[in-house]
Amino acid sequence: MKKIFYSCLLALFSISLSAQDMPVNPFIRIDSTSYILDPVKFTKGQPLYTADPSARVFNGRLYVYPSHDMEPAYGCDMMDRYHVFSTDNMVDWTDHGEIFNADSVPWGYTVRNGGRNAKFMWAPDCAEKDGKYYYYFPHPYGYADREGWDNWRIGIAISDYPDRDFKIQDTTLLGLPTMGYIDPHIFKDDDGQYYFYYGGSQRCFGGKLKDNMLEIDGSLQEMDIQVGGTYQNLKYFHEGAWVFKRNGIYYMTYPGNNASLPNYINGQDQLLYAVSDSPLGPWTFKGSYLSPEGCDTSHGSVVEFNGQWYAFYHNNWLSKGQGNLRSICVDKLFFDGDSILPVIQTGEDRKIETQKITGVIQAENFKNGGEGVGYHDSDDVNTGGSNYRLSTAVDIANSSEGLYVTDTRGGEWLAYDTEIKYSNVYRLEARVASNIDGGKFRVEIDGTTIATVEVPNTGGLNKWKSVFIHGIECQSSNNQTLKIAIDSGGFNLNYLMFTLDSLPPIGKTIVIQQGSYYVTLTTSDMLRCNRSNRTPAEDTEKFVVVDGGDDLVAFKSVENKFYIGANTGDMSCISFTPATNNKFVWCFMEDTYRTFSIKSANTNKVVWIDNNDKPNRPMQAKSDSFDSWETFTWYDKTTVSNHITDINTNDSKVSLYPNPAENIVTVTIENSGNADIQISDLQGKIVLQKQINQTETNINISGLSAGLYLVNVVSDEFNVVKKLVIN
Ligand code: FUB
Repeated sequence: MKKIFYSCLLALFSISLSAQDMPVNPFIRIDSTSYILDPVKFTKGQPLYTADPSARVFNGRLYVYPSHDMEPAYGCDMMDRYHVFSTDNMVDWTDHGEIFNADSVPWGYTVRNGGRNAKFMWAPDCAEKDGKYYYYFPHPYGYADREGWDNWRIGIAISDYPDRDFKIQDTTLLGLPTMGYIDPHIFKDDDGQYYFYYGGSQRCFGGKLKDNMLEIDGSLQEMDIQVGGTYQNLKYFHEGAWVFKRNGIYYMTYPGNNASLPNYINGQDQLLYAVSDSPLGPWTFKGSYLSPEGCDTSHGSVVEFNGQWYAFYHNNWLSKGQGNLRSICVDKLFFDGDSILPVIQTGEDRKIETQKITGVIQAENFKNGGEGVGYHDSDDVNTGGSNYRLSTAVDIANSSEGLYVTDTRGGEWLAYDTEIKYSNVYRLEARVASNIDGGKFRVEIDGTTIATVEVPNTGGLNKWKSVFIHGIECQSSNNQTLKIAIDSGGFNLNYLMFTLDSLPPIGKTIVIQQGSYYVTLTTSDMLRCNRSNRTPAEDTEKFVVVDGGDDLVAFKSVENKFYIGANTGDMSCISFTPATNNKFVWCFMEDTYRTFSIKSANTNKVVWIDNNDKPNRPMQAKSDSFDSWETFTWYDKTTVSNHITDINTNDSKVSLYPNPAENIVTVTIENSGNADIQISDLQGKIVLQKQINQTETNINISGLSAGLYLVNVVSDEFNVVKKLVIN
């Protein structure tokens, strides 16, 4: 058990922890009694909640520049001051106090919001140049021209010290548009050039800073190309860009959210990243490195300090779940090549609960209770190297597939509380990696062995493979103990997964449908798996299910002879000529054997169809737990004559005129608020899209060649497809 001592000296006090190399998260825990020390700066009973940590190393010391959530929580508008914290050992943190607050911004504007004076001291950053410290902060601008939400500037405060005496400049950063872009960030490249980044509302800009650090050199450029309102490479970008360089590779981290991301939670950002060989891109999306932390916002920074990389972020733990009373945290960050391994947030094991069958049982989520209850391990340390569940002796490591149990030895065991929803026959998938033959473990339920898994040599301890066992009978129960009992060790175990045991329709020609939508191939040479609502379904929407070996299947287009494959990283479906990476694990769901999910055998991620993060759109699959995967239904082609169902039940809500049209088509939508309009050609390729927030809109179609098109209008309430003829 780690201890926290508070010591203090006038307005400056430090937080010390017992000897270890990491703090207890959140690492700033100033309680109300501490505020008695400085009644001018603090109000008794008002905890200091911190958010948006920008971590910097100056002169061998690590400084963190966060923002501050005021209590009582209202929203992100109630943020009024900046503090600076520092450490030289990641354990003892010094609060250097408030460096300035909203009332001291000479050009600042206090927005009246919801009856309150909203202060908007949002995420800052600090950079050093030639012995001076430049502190950048976003804030509404309120004199001279106009006032308001959309009139933000990036303020600059300068000091000779990293922790005090910052003087706010009268002039804000020059060379920026007067828009509501936020979250300034500075990156210094090895050649001494400083770069500035900021953004917000799904847009990100970057550019060079002049030597004076007060002005943009030239013009800013947008960091990616938007198509239909979303970035192509900085996928799901929201705000909070942070750039760093490692081994010659530039990384951009940023908060974002999309249902396709692992551990997706609706309404909560996670931290994502992209890489480039240049500080201003183009960027290549890599994925997520930090799961949601309970707040709607996420915001982080990455820094190397004394040879160790760290991820800073915020969570809602100190405020007991209030996402707008945030607190800053730090955990170690590790890399695998140019990939960032998922960060293990301290305290993640608080989430351990009863495991569901059907479902995924993550090996590292054995039940609490310690040695002899949740597990038996041969030694008393975690030899796996991860910092997950360090209070246990189970050997847990981290990989791009996530956490797993390693250094397994005969006689060791792991136990899980389980709930078996249905009495049924199940198939077990065990995700394993090994560099030797002969690994073996048994799966027991309440002491009875239900499966024995022989672990093959998969070609390496990081070469993951699924081993399948069929025909496992289980009786329903809401409280059974599942035990993994290791007979011969030496292998790594990622998870067990139970699904209903039925065979995929090998050799059948099928159509795959979810709701009114089909998996379809959109073009002949770059076959992307996408939702489609063609009327009627065409040959390209039918697939032959091919035996992929090892319990895997592949889908082959009847017409084009292409296979659907899972692209690494972004999980979209594209085509491959037959290859090893075009196979899928076929998981049967609970209701009928025709309802299934698929995940890539290559990336081990559930295949999803990009639905642009709109919750009511079909064909979305996600991978955070088996129960919440989106499911698809397959139909035998020969038994389904009309593949389109329900498609036009809301037909009257949308009208197009004229139709046939030339140059302009007017789309009218009944009672509409917001809707997306997509026009696709008959190959399914989206040729035009527009987001609207009015009942009637004109769309310029003069760039489209004559022919038949489909107009798909999607709002939260309906989804309508209409044919459009362009002359
Ligand atoms: O904390 C206020 C704002 O919320 C930040 O500027 C954003 O990054 C988000 O965390």
